[in-house]
Amino acid sequence: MTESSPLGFPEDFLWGSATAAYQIEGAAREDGRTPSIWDTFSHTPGKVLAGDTGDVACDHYHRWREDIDLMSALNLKAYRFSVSWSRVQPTGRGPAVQRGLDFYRKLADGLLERGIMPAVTLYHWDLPQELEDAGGWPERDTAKRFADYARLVGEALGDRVSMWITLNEPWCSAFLGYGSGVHAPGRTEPEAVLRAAHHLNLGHGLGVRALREVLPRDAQVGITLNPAAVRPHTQAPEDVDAQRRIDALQNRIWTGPVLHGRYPADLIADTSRVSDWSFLKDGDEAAIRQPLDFLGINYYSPTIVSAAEPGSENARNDGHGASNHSPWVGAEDVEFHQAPGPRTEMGWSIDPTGMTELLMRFHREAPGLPLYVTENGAAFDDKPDADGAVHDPDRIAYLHGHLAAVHAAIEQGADVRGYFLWSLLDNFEWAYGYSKRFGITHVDFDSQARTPKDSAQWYARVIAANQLPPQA
Ligand code: PNW
Repeated sequence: MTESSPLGFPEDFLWGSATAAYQIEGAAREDGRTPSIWDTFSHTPGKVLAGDTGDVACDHYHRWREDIDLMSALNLKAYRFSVSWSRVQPTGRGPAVQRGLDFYRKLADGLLERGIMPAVTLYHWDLPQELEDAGGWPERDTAKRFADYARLVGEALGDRVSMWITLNEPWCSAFLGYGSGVHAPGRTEPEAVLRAAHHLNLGHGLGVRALREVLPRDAQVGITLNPAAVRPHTQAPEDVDAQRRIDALQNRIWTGPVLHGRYPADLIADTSRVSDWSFLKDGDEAAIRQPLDFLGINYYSPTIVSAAEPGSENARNDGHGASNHSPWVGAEDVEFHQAPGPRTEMGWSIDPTGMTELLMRFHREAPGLPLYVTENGAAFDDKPDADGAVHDPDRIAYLHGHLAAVHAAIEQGADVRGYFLWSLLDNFEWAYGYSKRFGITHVDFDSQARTPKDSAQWYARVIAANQLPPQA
């Protein structure tokens, strides 16, 4: 293949874009919605940059029709959104709020009318505050509550939604939420991290079981992980061992039980100082390993690690936000490095080879399991010019490189069925608030005006052609 030939994608390749409820919806107190841990966290001074909150965000709760128009103009074949748990089940228990469910029913119907397939994420980090008050993910009961919630949403939307994702990036929920505390609920309790991780895994397993009971037979059910493409800084044995340890803590802690029904022995040994794993009960690993229809992978940047002294400056600077607490329980001495070369506005180095590497890894590790890229994209400092246009050549180059990397994995035999670009809109970027713009659509957060960036026009052309042009 030469530089000058376009890269064609498989005929039914699912071109999509993705968002999450707390990042775009706003309407935080409407129609019976109660606070989630992200409402509480963002309203706690000092937790989110500039004191930003998701109270209004992109006001998508009121502007969803206009947003579907944007998607339609993009030629999107699929749209991945998440359901706000506390909008549809305010206390995290008991009956559903119909007004909350109606919002997602209308959204799904609006998408279907435009020929856009809805893909639902059940949990994109917004635990109802009441469940956190009862202990949150470190409590086993939360896994059961999640399964009940999954059943309730499955019953309400199963007739119109065919693609289901239980959890988004459980690593972030457990390690950033309960370890480093840079995400809600902002707890910094090393022992709680692994308990939370296990109950997220268990929630996934019980949730899949519940969904299977209520969804039509042909529904597709999976999970979205943010696996790290981990590389050692040098080939020194201690750096290679750091790679193994981070691979266990970010990747195999999920894929072990979810795909193979077993936690890795080295993970349990590495973390024995922080936890005795007594939360792991007989039968849990079997409950977590449920047959899946796909695996969702979010990829942004590779991870480069070396061994260092515990608590060293670099060991806390892992690209996940500033904290005096390492999220890396049992591997607090690992240092994180950014590769030389270009970075995005997040400070994350740009390296599409990690995308191909991860897709090939899961292709080998889970033969026959379809893969989706459920997130990929980049934050850049985009500003509208005098005419209101937003030129974002850096984002186009990023997307081009990463789509070429997806294409390379397909060429090498990986069964990659689709790609969801993060994100449709500039939105509430968690601890960074509105300071980081990931959208292919610019949002003016004063006027709520939406302006498709150059990257949006570019993506629309890629989708229409079902191929990537030779150059960005
Ligand atoms: C993912 N990290 O989050 C999420 O699924 C999105 O909601 C988010 O907006 C997007 O990626 C961009 O950040 C991440 O610290 C948040 O490595 C933090 C990290 C990774 C992913």
